[in-house]
Amino acid sequence: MTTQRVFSGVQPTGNLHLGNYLGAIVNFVKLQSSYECIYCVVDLHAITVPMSVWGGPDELRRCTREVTAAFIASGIDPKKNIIFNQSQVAGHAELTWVFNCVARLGWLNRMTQFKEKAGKDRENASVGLYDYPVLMAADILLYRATHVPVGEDQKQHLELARDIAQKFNNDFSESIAANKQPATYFPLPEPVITGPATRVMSLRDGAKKMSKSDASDYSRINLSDDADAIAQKIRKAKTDPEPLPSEEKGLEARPEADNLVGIFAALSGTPKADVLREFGGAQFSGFKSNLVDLAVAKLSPITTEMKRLSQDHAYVDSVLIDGGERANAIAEQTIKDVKDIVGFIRRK
Ligand code: AQP
Repeated sequence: MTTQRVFSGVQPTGNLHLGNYLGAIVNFVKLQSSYECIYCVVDLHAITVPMSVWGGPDELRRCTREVTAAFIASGIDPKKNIIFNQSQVAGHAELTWVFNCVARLGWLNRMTQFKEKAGKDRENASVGLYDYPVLMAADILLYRATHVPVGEDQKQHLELARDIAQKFNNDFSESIAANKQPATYFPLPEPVITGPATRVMSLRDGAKKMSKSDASDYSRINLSDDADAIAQKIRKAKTDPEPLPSEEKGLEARPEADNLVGIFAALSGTPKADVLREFGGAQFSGFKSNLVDLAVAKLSPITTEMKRLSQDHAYVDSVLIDGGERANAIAEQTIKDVKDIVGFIRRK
């Protein structure tokens, strides 16, 4: 039987925001009680965009520590789980190469995130950005992970990871059997996309995802924001002139209202229907005051601890190095198996 294992990652590209927290990190925390969990700061992914975007070496180190601090401050136990930065484990890059030769160009050409991120200047995008989903498949499958908690935006990449696992298992089925490995050597990883905030939208535009790279800082609540900044951003958040509905179907075609209700529900741990039962008929001004109080109460202890830990380089680096060693022990076994399955001669 395959071990039930969770893997997920967050890019160290600055401005860690409420979408990353509610869409991913909250679920990372929940899953640690039932699974063996590996949480990765995916620094190899971070450098797929131009250096002007990821900020250069000092900024990469700062953000890597900040994301690690955010994991720990949010409640992920670094002793029970593995927390590490991706570049420490060579297997990510090695397995990516093998998967590059399994994945098909047609599959990658369908990836919407590449199209969005490359924009009109496609010819000038890095090869790494194009290959990003293959690296992501390698991240997950290097640990033969079975469950991957992510936000809604990563669903297509997860499907690609499943396609790559399936094709590898099929292409090498005879060699997998000859090596006495299970026919599904790579499990088909399940996306875990749960909760009322799997896609948190921009506070300025309910049609756009809350995102690190949005030019407007008012579009997102950063995990580094203090109480005043959180309050200001929520008060300025775009809404419509109608009062809140009392049922979920009343949120249809009201994306900004839907988003704020979803954020309230996720932060309070209650379903959207309950939030609307309480606030149905209320004006946004009153609802927003309650949302400010809730967001500050929930996020302030995390941001304070995240800032404190981010400064403690010795501690954060020791977590990453310890996690890297433990991750590498699992990864090395997969790389040995894959080399035998593919037919690469290796030192025994
Ligand atoms: N708006 C969001 N709502 C819910 N989940 C989200 N995630 C990201 N944005 C939202 C989830 O957060 C995890 C880590 O994301 P990431 O740092 O790896 O990269 P990203 O998705 O590229 O983040 P951004 O903010 O959207 O960055 P840019 O602006 O560069 O595109 C993932 O599980 C993701 O689903």
